[in-house]
Amino acid sequence: MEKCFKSGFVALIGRPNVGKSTLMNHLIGQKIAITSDKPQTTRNRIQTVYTDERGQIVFLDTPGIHKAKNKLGDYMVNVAEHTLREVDVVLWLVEPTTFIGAGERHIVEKLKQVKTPVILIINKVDTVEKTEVLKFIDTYRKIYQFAEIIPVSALKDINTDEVLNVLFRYLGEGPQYFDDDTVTDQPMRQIAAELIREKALRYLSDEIPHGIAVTIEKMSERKNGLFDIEANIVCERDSHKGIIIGKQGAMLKKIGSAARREIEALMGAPVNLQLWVKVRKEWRDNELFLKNYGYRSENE
Ligand SMILES: Nc1nc2c(ncn2[C@@H]2O[C@H](COP(=O)(O)OP(=O)(O)OP(=O)(O)O)[C@@H](O)[C@H]2O)c(=O)[nH]1
Ligand SMILES: [Mg+2]
Repeated sequence: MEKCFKSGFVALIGRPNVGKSTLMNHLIGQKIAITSDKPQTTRNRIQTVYTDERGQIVFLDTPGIHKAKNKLGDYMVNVAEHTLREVDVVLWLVEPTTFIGAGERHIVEKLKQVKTPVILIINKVDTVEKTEVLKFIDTYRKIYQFAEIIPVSALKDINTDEVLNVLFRYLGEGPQYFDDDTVTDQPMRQIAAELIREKALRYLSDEIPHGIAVTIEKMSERKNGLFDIEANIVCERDSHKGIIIGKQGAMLKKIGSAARREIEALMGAPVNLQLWVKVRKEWRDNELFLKNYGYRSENE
């Protein structure tokens, strides 16, 4: 008898910085979504694919759900909450703590509006005592009827295989949506832009990163296989532009060479990366700029 092939869509949701993108990257075994120690790193929905002999899981990484302070924030929260309604299983990631705040309660309210099974992932358990974890499970069990609760460390890859095992239990028989070797639907241009933004997040001080967008202006291949990429780092103030460029261009060089190395590894080809810094005042509240930078609602 032929074994049934399972498939379905799984959303990763939660507050900013809980480790959604880190977990997704570890589940698929490749870094597609950028991560950082600063909240609100992910801005768009990022789709990736995991395939093995049991079936195929399409993961949707979403921006952290938070109290939006501008139109970009509205857009991000909208993407996350919209995704909830389109999937077969929800993975809700939380910090390892017994503290349940307004943010968590807001998410519970959203979850109650859908019938989708919700698996609670208590992430970052590498940072707490093992004995503590039972308390977190107990606290969360009281606020929602979860299909399962799984303690995990996305970063240290603890219990991540168990997440896949459980997911396959909750998915039904279904078609193979993508080829065996498809990992994401993100175009290379977009991944390159995100990698540049990730390095900017890493090296710049806290105040600037949230106001940054990266656009790829040119991406072309030379006859010898080298890629020329030209990108703009967009920021909101002249003073920020100065910081991003740095003394004699040192900061921009640092961001550029770190990004170039990762883009080269991903593309398997040498890359000549040129970065420019542009100022667009208040772009995060400007519909036109938001659209230009790729933050456009699907239901528009
Ligand atoms: N110690 C520890 N750190 C983790 C773990 N998972 C993620 N992190 C760290 O938490 C930070 C946030 O991770 P991200 O994956 O960017 O979090 P996110 O939920 O995608 O954040 P947003 O995109 O901003 O919503 C990064 O510094 C990660 O390295 C974990 O299991 N243990
Ligand atoms: Mg993220």
